[in-house]
Amino acid sequence: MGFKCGIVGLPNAGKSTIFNALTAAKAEVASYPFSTIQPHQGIAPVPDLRLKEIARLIQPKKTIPATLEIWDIAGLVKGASQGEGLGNQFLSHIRNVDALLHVVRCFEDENVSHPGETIDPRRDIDMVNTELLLADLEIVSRRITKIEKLARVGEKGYREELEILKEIEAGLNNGIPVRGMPTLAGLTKGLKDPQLLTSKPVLYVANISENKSKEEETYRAKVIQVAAEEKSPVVAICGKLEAELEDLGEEEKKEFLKEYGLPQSGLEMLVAEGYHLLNLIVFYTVVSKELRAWTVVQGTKAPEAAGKIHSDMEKGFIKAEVINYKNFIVAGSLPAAREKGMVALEGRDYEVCDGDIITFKFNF
Ligand SMILES: Nc1nc2c(ncn2[C@@H]2O[C@H](COP(=O)(O)OP(=O)(O)OP(=O)(O)O)[C@@H](O)[C@H]2O)c(=O)[nH]1
Ligand SMILES: [Mg+2]
Repeated sequence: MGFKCGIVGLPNAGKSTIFNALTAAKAEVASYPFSTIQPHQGIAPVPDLRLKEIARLIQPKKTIPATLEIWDIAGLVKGASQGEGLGNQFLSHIRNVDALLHVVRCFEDENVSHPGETIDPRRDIDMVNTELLLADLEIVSRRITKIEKLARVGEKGYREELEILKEIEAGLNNGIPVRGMPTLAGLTKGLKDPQLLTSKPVLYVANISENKSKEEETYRAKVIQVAAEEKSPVVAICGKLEAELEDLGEEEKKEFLKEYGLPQSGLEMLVAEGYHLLNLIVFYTVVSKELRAWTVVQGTKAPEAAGKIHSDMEKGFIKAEVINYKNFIVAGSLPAAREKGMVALEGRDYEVCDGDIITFKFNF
């Protein structure tokens, strides 16, 4: 599994539309708010041009892309944390995701209602972020009440946790998300329970329409501005168009993108940004005619990468035969690369690089 992400946003922002485009799983899309009631979980293949290129050269029997897990939940509205709308009860489904996709409506469409009547990206973003803050605050306060007594009777672990929680509580009360509390970096990992939503990195998605009206351009610019202020990445995609793209074949898709002057689809951009945000890289394996892409965090050592495939491979790791994608393309095949001495033998300390094609040698 590459990474897990949860989609948040106001009702009718286009969350399910984007979810469908990403996963090709058909969640209900409708012009009325709260069309999503049950949370949907989907698996999206990671769009990967290198994987296609390697497949073209080696003609494997099977090609398996890396995947990411996505959760589409109900729209959040003001007061969700106090039980308004449907949002809050579903937040539990995204507590253990790695990142949040915050979909912001930038498309105008009089047939699609907006919970705030008008489109105002800064206000809309604030509304959602406030609900996430309040949801975290509730969890933190509950945990504080629970461990206060234990801390008083002297357990050191609890005392430390209590201190951190108090600091978080104060920050949240001042409207600061946990990811914006630099002194806490790393410390929250040591907390027992809370998978705090505002500690997760956020990727803003400006959901634009294909019309590109002047107003819509200002909306998009606003999202970019807000994202920049909090140093979060942002992509602008046209959810509706992307969903239609998914129904086309490979060639048609390419033609279509060319017509719009786009180098890649919005989804490709979105996934690439997600990888960047989470420091993820991709490596490839070719085993018995099966080509497969895997996701690991940058800095992963070879044995740990082997462990992604099978825990026995990590335990019995001997060495890794490695060639990077760029060299592989020059060589044209693994045997040719070996012959030319382009395949390196690496040991336990080797740090996997993005685009490595690796053959693991191991003892069972
Ligand atoms: N014109 C236009 N309409 C869009 C776009 N993206 C989504 N919509 C429409 O907006 C409406 C709401 O989209 P959904 O994807 O259901 O929104 P949602 O955020 O999942 O909404 P809830 O589940 O109710 O919170 C649907 O009618 C979509 O067809 C877009 O880029 N342009
Ligand atoms: Mg929905």
